[in-house]
Amino acid sequence: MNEKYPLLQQIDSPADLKPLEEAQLVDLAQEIREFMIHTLNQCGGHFAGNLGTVEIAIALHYLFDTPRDRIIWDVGHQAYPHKILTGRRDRLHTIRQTNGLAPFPSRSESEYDTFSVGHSSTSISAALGMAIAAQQQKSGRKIISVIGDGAMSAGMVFEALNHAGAIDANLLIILNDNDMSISPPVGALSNYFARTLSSKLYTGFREGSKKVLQHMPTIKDFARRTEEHLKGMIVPGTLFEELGCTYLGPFDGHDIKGLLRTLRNVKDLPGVQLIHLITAKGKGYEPAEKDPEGYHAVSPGFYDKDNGSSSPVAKQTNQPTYSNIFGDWLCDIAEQDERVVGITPAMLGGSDLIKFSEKFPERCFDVGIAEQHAVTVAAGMACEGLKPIVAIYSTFLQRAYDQLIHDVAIPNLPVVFALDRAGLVGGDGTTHNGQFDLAYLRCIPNMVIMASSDENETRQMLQTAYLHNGPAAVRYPRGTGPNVHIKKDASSLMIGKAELRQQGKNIALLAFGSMLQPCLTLAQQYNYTVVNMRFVKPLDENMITQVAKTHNLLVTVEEGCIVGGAGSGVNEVLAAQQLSTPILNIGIPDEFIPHGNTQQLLHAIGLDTEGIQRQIEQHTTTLTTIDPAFGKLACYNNK
Ligand SMILES: Cc1ncc(C[n+]2csc(CCOP(=O)(O)OP(=O)(O)O)c2C)c(N)n1
Repeated sequence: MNEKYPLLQQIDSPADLKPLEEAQLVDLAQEIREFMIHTLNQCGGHFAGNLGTVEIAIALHYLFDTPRDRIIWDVGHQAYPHKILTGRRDRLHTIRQTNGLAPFPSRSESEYDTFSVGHSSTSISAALGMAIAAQQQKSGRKIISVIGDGAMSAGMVFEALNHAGAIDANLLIILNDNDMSISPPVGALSNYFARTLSSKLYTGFREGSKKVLQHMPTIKDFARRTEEHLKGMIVPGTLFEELGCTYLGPFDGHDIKGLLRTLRNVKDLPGVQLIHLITAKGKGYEPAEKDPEGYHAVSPGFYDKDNGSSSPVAKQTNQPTYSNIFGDWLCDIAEQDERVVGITPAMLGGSDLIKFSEKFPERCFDVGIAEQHAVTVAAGMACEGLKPIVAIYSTFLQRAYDQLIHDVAIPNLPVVFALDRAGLVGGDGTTHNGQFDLAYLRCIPNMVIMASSDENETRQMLQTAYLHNGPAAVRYPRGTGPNVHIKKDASSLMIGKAELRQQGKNIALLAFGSMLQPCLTLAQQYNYTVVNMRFVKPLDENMITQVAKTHNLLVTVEEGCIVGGAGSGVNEVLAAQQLSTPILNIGIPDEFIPHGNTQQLLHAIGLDTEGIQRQIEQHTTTLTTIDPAFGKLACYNNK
């Protein structure tokens, strides 16, 4: 902090905002923007959304009594200005890094983070819960949800509004409408929001006519009905009013003075107040205003001061990511089979459906942030003979669990799930880690589940899933793989067949997906047998039985939770076959893994070569210690 930020350097908590004049808040907003651009150029992170929420964060903390009053940021990728104003300014440069600030609001990080977030569209439900508590406890707290227009597309939002409108709750909802999700927003609701200009006319008309008509009951009644009609035609707020909210807006979300005026007016009103603010994603940084999708998040060094150039992502290698491999495969298969359709819940870029959407616009469905709908709409398509491919992150499929079981697996419909970001994801952290999919999928009958260990295998697995006449999931990690050659005409795999990669002795490593590479490295040094398991369901029982009978210890290794994971499946096979071969399950321990550098995190939880070997050594030592019978297996260390 230095003289570049004369106002911001004085703000260590929202209490420091209160003595400022309203006019100074405009300068403060400018300083916060400059500070974020400068800091994120060092450390990277979510960007454009945060430039759009500066005035909202200032106005809310200026006017409300936080943290006593509760602000809930939906998703939370746009809460950096809030973090800056609530005592975390000087640690912003650590955001998303190991031991640094969390990527999203987190209850364990600050008392100002009233709700832990990362997945979208939870804020109105959470706020309503808090509003009900405030009422029951007579605490008098104000509760405020800040939610984006993209997040508004999720069903949960409407479940919450439906509930809120039916009870006597006091709640303020700030709709931060920047006309963007990560990609341009989709759907009828976003078109609805777009009708903002006409509503200004309408609001003026309504306020004027109300005064004139209030003493003329018959005309008033007629006018009320006319108003309903007019509202239905031109006002974006009608939907919300029908749901029991008082709708106000649209207002300019960057006009601090206007914002404060509006907030003062509604602050103490009873019921559910929804203020519709129009903001610009990327506000104040021209390249981001022009390309808000590209600048949704930036890499360190995105702004090259020396030559004044700006590019949101770091220079990339030519190596394709797993998402790219999926995107290419989808285009190829769609070319061959016109029944193929691609579905994404608002992650068109992240899942790399861009090329597919350009080549086959009528067969590409971005359904908005609506994971449950994405799965069931795929089920409906499959019922009618289409071949739906649902591109979804491991962490977001959690949202659609019942749809997966009830709508896809029970009727055994051929829906392919391309599960991106499986395993640890790095900076996005706890809420986004794909650590549960193997466990939550494995227990569902009819599912075929594959874990990919390299680029070419990803293609083969997608092909296998596509050819399978039932639900099938292919999981692959974030980023790039070991860079193996990709055969364009990849053959499919035999379902349930593992691959013996290396014959060693005494100890067999049964590797799932991304863990194959470290296992192969270890095998060279310690002469382990290595099996590339490929299928988590069905497991290759013959292979498991065979290695169990010929080795002294089986070690399962997966980048997924140990509890209920793929290794548990191997345990079940051994138990069912009454085989007593000792087994060690290595994977993600039974805890939530924080944000940080992926390699450092994998190291910390023992999922790199060093950690896997350490766990094997610890385990074999334990075995020899607790049961002298294992003494005869002292050759464990293979030396
Ligand atoms: C359940 C869920 N699905 C998808 C995402 C990924 N995601 C993060 S931010 C975002 C866009 C949100 O748009 P909006 O609420 O309008 O916020 P903006 O980025 O425009 O400020 C998406 C799709 C998520 N966080 N949670």
